[in-house]
This record gives sequence, C-alpha cells and structure tokens, in this order.
Amino acid sequence: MEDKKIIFSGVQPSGILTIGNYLGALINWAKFQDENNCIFCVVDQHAITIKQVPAELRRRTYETLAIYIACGIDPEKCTLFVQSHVPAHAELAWILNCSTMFGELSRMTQFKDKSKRHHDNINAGLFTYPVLMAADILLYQTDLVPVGQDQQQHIELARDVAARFNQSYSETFKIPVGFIPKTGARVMSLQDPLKKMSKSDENVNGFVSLLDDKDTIMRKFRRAVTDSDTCVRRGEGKDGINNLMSIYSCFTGKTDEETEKEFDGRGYGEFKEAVGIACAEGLAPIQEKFKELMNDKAYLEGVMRKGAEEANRMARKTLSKVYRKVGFVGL
Ligand code: ATP
Ligand code: LTN
Repeated sequence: MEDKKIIFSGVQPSGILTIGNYLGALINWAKFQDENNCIFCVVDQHAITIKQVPAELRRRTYETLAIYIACGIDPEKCTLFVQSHVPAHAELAWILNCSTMFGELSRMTQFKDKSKRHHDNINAGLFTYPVLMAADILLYQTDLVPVGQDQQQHIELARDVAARFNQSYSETFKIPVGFIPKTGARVMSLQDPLKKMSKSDENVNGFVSLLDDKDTIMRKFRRAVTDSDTCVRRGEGKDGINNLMSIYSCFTGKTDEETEKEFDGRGYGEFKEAVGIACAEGLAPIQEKFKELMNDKAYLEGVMRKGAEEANRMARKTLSKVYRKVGFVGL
C-alpha cells in the first residue's frame, strides 16, 4: 500500500476530446490505474480562462467525464472528479499566486499562444492558469503527472513553485514529476503539421475528435496535409507524414520500420487510408461506451459526487497544512 504512487492529471472540458488528448494523455492514465493511486480531474475552472457558453460548458463537463470512463478509466479504481466541486483548488491557487513571479508566468508559451489567439480576452485567469494547475497537482502530494509535451513547461513551473514554498515555509509539498510518453506526446494538426492538434481549433479538419464517425475520420485523414515526396518514411521536413506515422504507431503498436516496410512502394494515398481505418477501429469501442454513459446522467453524477468527496478529503489535508504554515489563524 505504502509505495503506491499518486498520479494526478486533468483535461479541460473546452470541447470534445481529440486523438491528441487521447494518445498524449488518456491512454496512459488507464495504464497507471491498477497499481497506483490515480486522481483524474475535469478542470472546468481552467476552461473558463477562454470564453465558454455556460450551457455548453455544463454539457461538456459530463461528456469529458464520460470520455474518461469510456477510455477505460475505472471510477472504482480511480478518483474522478470535477475541479469546481473541490474549493481547495482555487484556495491554494491564491496562496501560490503570492509566491509565483510575474516574470516566470510571462515566459509561459501557452499563455503567449492563447493571448495571440484570443487577443480580445487576455484575462488575469489566462495569465495565472499555470498556478491553478500547480495547485491541482500539489494538493494531492502527487508523484507523477501524465501529460502531453505541451504541458512540460507548466509542470516545471509547478515544481519550482513547490520547491520555493518548501524552502520558505518548511517541507510541505511533494515535488511532482511529469510523465510524457515516447510516442503520441505531441500529435500535430492534420491541416498544419507544425501546429499542435487542439480540440478548440476553429478548423475542424485539423483534429479528429474521439466522437467523429468513421466517414468523417476517413475524410479528415484523406485530406491530411503531407508533402511532395511519395515514400512513407520519416524525415526532416516531412512533418505531415511523421505525424501520421506516430498516430498509426499508437493505434496499431507497429514500429516505424514495420510501417515503412508495410507501405514500401504503395504511396501516401493507401497509407492515409490505413491510418484512418486504424483510428476508426480504435475509437469504435470508446464511442459505443460513451453513448451508453451519456444516457445515464444519474450514474455520471454519482461518480462526480463520490469523486468530489474523496478529493475534498485529500485536498483539505494539504490545504490546512498550508494555511497553518503561512500564518493564517485557525478557528
Ligand atoms: P484547448 O484546445 O482547449 O487548449 P487541448 O486540446 O490543447 O485544449 P488540454 O485540455 O489543454 O487540450 O489538454 C489535456 C491533455 O491532453 C494534456 O495532458 C495535454 O498535454 C494533452 N494534449 C493536448 N493536445 C495534445 C496533442 N496534440 N498531442 C498530445 N497530447 C495533447
Ligand atoms: N493545463 C492542462 C490541464 C490541466 C492539468 C492539470 C494537467 C489542468 N490542471 C493538472 C495535469 C495536471 C492542459 O492540458 N492544458
């Protein structure tokens, strides 16, 4: 029991999850659940750093939880909860805000990207987003945070903030470590393979949603941007093909060498077709399970409620320690 590691991660309910979220994060979460203490959160408070339609945010929160479970994450083995159900996240974030520097937040590339994309809404929450993320992680004395490549910088910040707090106030937080997979850590847009695939991309052809039907998946892969070469092989400047090869490898378990051999002399058209089929087949059971779950809101609410209770209990323990250390009067 004692040497079980604590695993924490989350996804924003800002859209239907893509194969990027799945291959970069969720597929690995499930692998941890048998032998560790896993805590997975739907981070709705992070999602409102970008403007959301309230009714859609509410629906997507249910959908994101249903997708977690449909991807094989078992609520009997893990704590699954919604961030806004556990007030300690926002409370700890405030305290950590006071030991995070303006300069370090200014360096965050996600902030720079998102403020470019949403220049009419560069709000303070978007700027301090990584501090709330640090609070999410540190509240649970997390060992390991399985995420995609794009979150590495935020994990580094969480480590720095934790170490600084420990140094100022004595040992309080465990210093977490990021877990970034070898393949699938950075799935690129199918329309612009130099850009990360993102569920909130306005060009729907750039991403494959976990709920896209087979025809849509096939169409999106057929249209995927590649290059003027014809040989299915990894290479510099072949970002589109490199990306498709990674996706194919994640869904089939085949190595690059095996893929190169399989498509030797067969050209991009046939390869794209095969990637589409592998992806559609991989997603079919998830989609079926998702449909079932969305028809049972009471079940999803039961999972949320149980998760919130468990998470609240764990989070309160760390938060009260923090309150004492910073000098707040306890009653
Ligand atoms: P948004 O478009 O709303 O910013 P997103 O699609 O980038 O969202 P997040 O909710 O920010 O997704 O990310 C959830 C998890 O999925 C994180 O661990 C993140 O690293 C991972 N992830 C997101 N996009 C990709 C991608 N293209 N490839 C691999 N992992 C990804
Ligand atoms: N910022 C993450 C989502 C997120 C997260 C977390 C991931 C919020 N809190 C804690 C891991 C641990 C993102 O993917 N954009």
